[in-house]
Amino acid sequence: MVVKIYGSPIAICTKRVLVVAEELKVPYELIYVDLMKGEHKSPEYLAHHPFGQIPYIEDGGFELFESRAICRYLALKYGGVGKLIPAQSDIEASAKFEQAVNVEINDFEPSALVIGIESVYKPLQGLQTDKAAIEAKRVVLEGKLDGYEALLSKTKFLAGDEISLADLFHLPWGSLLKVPGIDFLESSRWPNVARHVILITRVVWWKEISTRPNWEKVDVPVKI
Ligand SMILES: N[C@@H](CCC(=O)N[C@@H](CS)C(=O)NCC(=O)O)C(=O)O
Repeated sequence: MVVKIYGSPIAICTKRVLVVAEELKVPYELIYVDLMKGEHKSPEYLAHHPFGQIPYIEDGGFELFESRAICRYLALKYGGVGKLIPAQSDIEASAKFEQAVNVEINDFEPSALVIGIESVYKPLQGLQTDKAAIEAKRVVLEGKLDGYEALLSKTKFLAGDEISLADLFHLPWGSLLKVPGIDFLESSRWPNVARHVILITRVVWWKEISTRPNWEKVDVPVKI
């Protein structure tokens, strides 16, 4: 039996689920939902996802939407204890994991999303890019990355020294930041975030997560 993932290979939230499914070696089938045709707003689709968005999954009759919730479900069901998500019995590790997940949702995504939509998705749809919005969010994001630097100077990954879902959640929007030139990989302002790190024995966060073969497999170029 395979997990059915309803989404699109170029959509951010679908990519979030796909990379986690790949990391966990979950057998899955991607069922394409064509946003351009409005398939996600059809009555049939809304019966599965009341907000008319992608992705959602179906696993042996069990249905779930919200990409991060789906990733947690996949990790708990298919990952084995402690794989990408700390064991619940480890209260402190779980708390640090929740902290890292909330950092991604609250401190990263709001800026990265606007930058990604303005610089990638709007031009693809023939819409005008709001350069002022990108610039404003770039300033916000740079401030946030100072916080990332502080976190990553203490632990190898955001929730500790093991990679977790919280790190992987950054990949879809983080990879789009290269387009407007906000490139974690080239920046020297955040040495522990960036590629050319001072500490040569340490695997650097962004390089570590963005060069994982499973992400390179999932990260198909965004085209409409
Ligand atoms: N918080 C949701 C967001 C889902 C979402 O925004 N999906 C987008 C594609 S990445 C979508 O379906 N957009 C079409 C729409 O909202 O009408 C998740 O993480 O799954």
